[in-house]
Amino acid sequence: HPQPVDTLPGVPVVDITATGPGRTPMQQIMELMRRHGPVFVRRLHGRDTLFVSDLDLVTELADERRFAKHIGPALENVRAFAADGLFTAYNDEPNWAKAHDILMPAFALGSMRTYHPVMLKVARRLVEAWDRGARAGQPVNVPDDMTRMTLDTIGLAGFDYDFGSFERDEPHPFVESMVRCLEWSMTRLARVPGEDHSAADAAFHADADYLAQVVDEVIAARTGTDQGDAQDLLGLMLSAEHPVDGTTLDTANIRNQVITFLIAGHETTSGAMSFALYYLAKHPAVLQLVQREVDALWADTADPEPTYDEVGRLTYTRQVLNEALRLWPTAAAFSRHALEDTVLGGRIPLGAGQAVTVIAPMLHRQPGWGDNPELFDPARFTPEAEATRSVHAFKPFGTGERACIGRQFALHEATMLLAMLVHRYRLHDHADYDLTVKETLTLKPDGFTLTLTPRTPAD
Ligand code: MNH
Repeated sequence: HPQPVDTLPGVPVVDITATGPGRTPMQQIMELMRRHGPVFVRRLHGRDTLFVSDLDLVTELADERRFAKHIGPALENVRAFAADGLFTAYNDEPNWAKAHDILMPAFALGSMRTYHPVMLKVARRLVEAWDRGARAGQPVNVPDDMTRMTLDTIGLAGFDYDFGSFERDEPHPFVESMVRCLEWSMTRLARVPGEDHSAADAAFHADADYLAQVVDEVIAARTGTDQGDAQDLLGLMLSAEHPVDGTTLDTANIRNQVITFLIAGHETTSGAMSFALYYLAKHPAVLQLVQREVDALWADTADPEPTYDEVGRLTYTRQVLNEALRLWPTAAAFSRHALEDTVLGGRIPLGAGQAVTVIAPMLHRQPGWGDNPELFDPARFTPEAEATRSVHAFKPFGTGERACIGRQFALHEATMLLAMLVHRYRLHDHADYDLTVKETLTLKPDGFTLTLTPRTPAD
């Protein structure tokens, strides 16, 4: 339930009812923060939301003794199709802790070794597609292909299910339905009270039903085979017993988890790789440093076979990804609520349950990041630079026990793919692309294309 925020001392209230949040609500919030400062209340049709990006306040909000994850209106809408899946479960919903405990081992750093061969197999599908584009002199659509790659990866690594996205000209229908569900979740926030949205809602329910149907197929493909206890995500969900109470996840919850992982496991990672490639195409000096790093590993071959350990050594490539996630954290906001009545920053009184939304892209542009926070500079993520900075200054994966469970998965997948691409191709910004960020709850560079030519040893 949205709670009115009493007018807070020193906190500006900005009423956007006249214009609404538009198609790019996150970029509107960023603009308002640039104008009004790192703490403000946005009022829409009388509903107030408190947004913050100030480091000291975010540091307090990360204190798990005082605050916890909040399922705000956006995630309430996502609950209409992901229900009590990990991402949208309430903190005290028993299935959250149960699924978290069962699935955590599958996301520990060491488990990435298990997923590595599948990630490599799908990365090669993308390379084959890009080789065809390069030979034909045709531009490749970067975010579309990154989405093909991440969907196939989470499908195969998580559930041994092949979406075959590179054999399709259009995105897999699952992706199209999912994107429409996310868009519905976002645009529903902008509704003017009293308007009729029954057509949009009916279309949403059709899409949500389709997602559930695909997921039931994914599950059916597994149950009744001797693969039921395979140690991928679905295998764990079907068979693993909770370490304490010995029960397994129920069928409805497994469906919600599979939907959750298919969505959370690919949208954000594909955006992150797309932004990283965008910055590499625009920053030749940085690109050269990444090339130097990958060439040092794979100098003697055009077709490297990246190993799990090699991906761990791609530290500069990883810095590039972090810097892309700093400027455009692809899941840009997360919300916290007060566990008890409290005062935030010594000046903002919050009642128990009252919510605050952290705007990561603006947290990532606060003064602590130096004089030119808009500048793309991976040197911000050297170990030395990181040691001098608060851990709360960079939060692309959220915070606390509800932080992203898939972080290592995403970073391993993305680092390996970026390294392979930079090793193999010259990237041509043939369209002199101007960054336009598309919002579907997550962020992506819209319509970003590159042309490619193979690198020769001299490059
Ligand atoms: Mn992910 C939670 C960002 C990749 C699965 N993820 C979160 C949160 C952020 C986030 C932020 C916390 C949201 C909140 O507090 O409300 N996630 C990302 C980003 C990437 C990403 C920026 C890629 C880059 N996430 C992945 C991948 C997977 C995944 C890959 C799965 C394979 N994420 C999750 C799940 C949660 C989550 C599941 C919810 C965890 C929980 O609450 O227990």
